[in-house]
This record gives sequence, C-alpha cells and structure tokens, in this order.
Amino acid sequence: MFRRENKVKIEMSLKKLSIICLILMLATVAIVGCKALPNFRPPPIPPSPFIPPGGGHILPPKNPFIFVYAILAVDEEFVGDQLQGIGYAQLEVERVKSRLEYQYGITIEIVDIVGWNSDNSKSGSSLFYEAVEETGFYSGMVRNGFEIDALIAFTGQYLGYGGLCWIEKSALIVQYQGYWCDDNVLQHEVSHLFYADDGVQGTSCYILQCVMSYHTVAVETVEEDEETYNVYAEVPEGYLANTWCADHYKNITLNKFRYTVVGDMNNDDRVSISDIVTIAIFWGYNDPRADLNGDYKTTISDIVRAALHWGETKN
Ligand SMILES: [Ca+2]
Ligand SMILES: [Ca+2]
Ligand SMILES: [Ca+2]
Ligand SMILES: [Ca+2]
Ligand SMILES: [Zn+2]
Ligand SMILES: [Zn+2]
Repeated sequence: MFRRENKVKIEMSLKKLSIICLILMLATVAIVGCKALPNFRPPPIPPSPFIPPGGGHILPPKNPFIFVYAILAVDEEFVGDQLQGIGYAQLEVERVKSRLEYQYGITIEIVDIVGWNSDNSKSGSSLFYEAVEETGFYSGMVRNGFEIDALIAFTGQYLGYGGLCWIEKSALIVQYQGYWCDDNVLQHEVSHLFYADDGVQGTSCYILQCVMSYHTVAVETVEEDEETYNVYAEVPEGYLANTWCADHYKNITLNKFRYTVVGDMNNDDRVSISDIVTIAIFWGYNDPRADLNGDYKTTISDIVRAALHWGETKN
C-alpha cells in the first residue's frame, strides 16, 4: 500500500525530544549519533559548478549556477537492513539532481552525511521531527564551511507517507519504498523547497503527468532503468513522472533564486553587468563566487560564463 504524502503543518506542536546520540555498529560503518561518517569527504571549497564530484553530468547542464547545500541523514534501518545504505541515498539524490540541473540549472551539493538512530516506535511527522532534532539541523547552519540550505533525510522505518516536507524548516524525509519510485518521491519533496504545491484535485496539475500530481492510477508494473518492478497498486501520478507541469515549472523557476547564485557578487539574486565588473576586479584572485568554472582562479572565462548567465537572469 502506498499512502499519499502531505506537507507537515507548522501549526503542529513540535515535540520536545531529548537528543540521544547512540553509537551504532552497522556492518563496517560506525555511525556516531549525529556526527559525520568517518569515510565521508565533504566537497572542496570553492565548489566546482561545472565538474561535479564523482564525474560528469548525466544530462547536459543548462545553467548550473544555483546551489542548494544539503545535509543527508540516514537512519539505522535505512543503512542496515533493507539493502539500500548510504550509497543508495546518494544515488537517489544524484538522480533528482540531474533533472534539476537539466531543467533549472539547480544543483544539490551534499555537504555532509549523518546517521541518526530513529526511535522504532515513531512514524509520521514525529519520526520526521526526530530526524530534524537529532541531526541538529536548521537552515543556515554552517557545516564544513558551507551555509546549509536543506536537510534530506531517508528512513528505512515505516513513515506512513512516501515522503514529508517541512517547508519552513527546509527539511524533508523520504521512506524507502523502491527504486522505481524513491527518485520521484524525493523529487516531489525537493520541489516543495521551491514552493511547488501538491497537485491536488482542482489544480491544473492534478490531471497532468507531473511529479507533484496526486491523481492516482492503477499500476501493475513499472519499467525503470531496464528493470521491471511489480507494483500492483494505486499510486499517485507523481510516482511515475520525472518532470513538472508548466505551473510547477514556473514556481520553481521563480523561487530558485532564494538559494545561492554563483556569480552573484552583490547579492541581488541575479547575475548582471555589475557582477561581471566585480568579477573582472577579482581577476587573478581566488574568490569562490567569482570562480564560475571551478578552476580555482578568476579569469576571462569566468567573465564569459557570467555574461552568458546574465542573459538568463537579467529581467
Ligand atoms: Ca529505527
Ligand atoms: Ca522513478
Ligand atoms: Ca548580482
Ligand atoms: Ca575560474
Ligand atoms: Zn507533497
Ligand atoms: Zn504540476
């Protein structure tokens, strides 16, 4: 059975949870409470917008200037039991990231990976709140030299929803359900961070093939990446869509500038001629905001990159 997901209402009182950091011995990986995993290396500073860590883009980037810096959190069931592990969580982020890069020039940079020990009696929003509290996440916190925009949590426990997003906190959680749909649920929740609403009945989205759509369809099997998955359930249309309808595309395009715009030197959320002038002044210096091609220095090629970007953000 798949349950529909809902946004968490902020009116709900946040349960005070004591922070319990337990040491878990899981396979070969030791997770210490909310600490970073020992084998995780944060991305280099400055980030390299055109050469992502670990290889090239799956799809050609349209305009990768918007960075969402995130912390990835996984609970002990997700890491241990159900075949997924941290690599699976990273893979799901990569799948969603490639779609965001292609459509919007938005990239998700995982700055840290943390484990949390989920209380086995919790589900729903209380499980989600626990993830937020135990990781100590808040929007704007600094980790590994980055200001963090979002928490992306995965649970292997029963959440009762495919995913939840706490928009005001910039935090989201996804429950493991299967390779064919976890990418779509994550994509849906990430879209909430850009104020894309649920495509409920009565919206134009509802009847469209959009990752936000709640309209349910009966599905027997799903083909994904050359594998066939048995589903035999009613699932939201959003579980089957990798793209966004026109309204949601517009939402995300308008709201993406709330995140870090690389090349925006004067913080007016766009790259314009004044930024190009500033970048030119930084010529020869190493200012990460001015290094648009990730070669750790500011040269004419960064100015050309900014000028190209200017064409897309000047209005
Ligand atoms: Ca647990
Ligand atoms: Ca999918
Ligand atoms: Ca600017
Ligand atoms: Ca450069
Ligand atoms: Zn939703
Ligand atoms: Zn839509």
